[in-house]
Amino acid sequence: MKIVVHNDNPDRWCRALQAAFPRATVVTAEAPAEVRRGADYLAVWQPPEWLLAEQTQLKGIINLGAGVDALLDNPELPADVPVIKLRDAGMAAPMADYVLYGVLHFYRGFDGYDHQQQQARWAPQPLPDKADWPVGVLGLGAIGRHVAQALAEAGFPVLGWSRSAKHLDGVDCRHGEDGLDAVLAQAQSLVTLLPDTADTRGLINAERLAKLPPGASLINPGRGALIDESALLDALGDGDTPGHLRGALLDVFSTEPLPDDNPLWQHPRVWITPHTSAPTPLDGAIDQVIRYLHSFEAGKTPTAVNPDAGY
Ligand code: OXD
Repeated sequence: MKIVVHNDNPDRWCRALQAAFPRATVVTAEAPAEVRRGADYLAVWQPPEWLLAEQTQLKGIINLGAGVDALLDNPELPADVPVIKLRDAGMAAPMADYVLYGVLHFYRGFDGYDHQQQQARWAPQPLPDKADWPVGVLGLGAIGRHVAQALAEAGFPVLGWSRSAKHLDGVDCRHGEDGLDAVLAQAQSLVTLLPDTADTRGLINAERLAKLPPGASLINPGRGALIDESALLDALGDGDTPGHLRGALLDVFSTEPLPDDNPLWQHPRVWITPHTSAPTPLDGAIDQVIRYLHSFEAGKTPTAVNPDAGY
């Protein structure tokens, strides 16, 4: 068995996979072409086109992250090789912390207190009832489900939305266009955790932002392409004049790193983190990939990504 690894920490991955499969050839994409070629498996994050193009006998491609958008967009991705992705290899818990922080930021009024502090203004604001703070979670995959349930456990009414109907204890699950409208109409905080696919790109546009209650907040740790950034800026209003939306906590952007001159950086009601909401935990990810490779070698293809759906 030959495995080629490409990501930003390939040596650590090669050591772990070599220890799990001592008889395998495990190399990084830096190995000479004659060593890399003829791989059975690629374990990769955002691989270069040549790495996919040069392979002739792949049994599987393992995406070393949860989002497969970059891999599916790679023009050299072979159509007949199953793509397997990481499915909550320990990312769901940090993601739930990130989202809970974001929801509490707006629910507890830290955005307003930030502003008051700059003016040395002491003005306690009333604390809303959690029951009056429905949170919408768009995307109920392995990570979205965990986040929705963590928010419900924290006491918020949670409305979840997914492409197809789902049932989740403690979460009011909706689907379809009507379901999306119902979630948008109620969400005081909207959390976007959908994958980047042809159906979801630009989903949160001006029209849908306008369907949120006035003063709603947006938390996007999913994918930048879900949000029309210029519609978001319009909805946030400029400088001192708030718009329809109260604020946004953003972790992902249509271009990353976020360019220096992007107006989101300077906006007083936007909080930015650099795509760090739920870093993939190395040990959990390695264990999951080892399990995938064992399944492949036992003749059982692990659950593959559906390239048409995009996840
Ligand atoms: C992922 C990510 O998809 O880190 O895993 O964005």
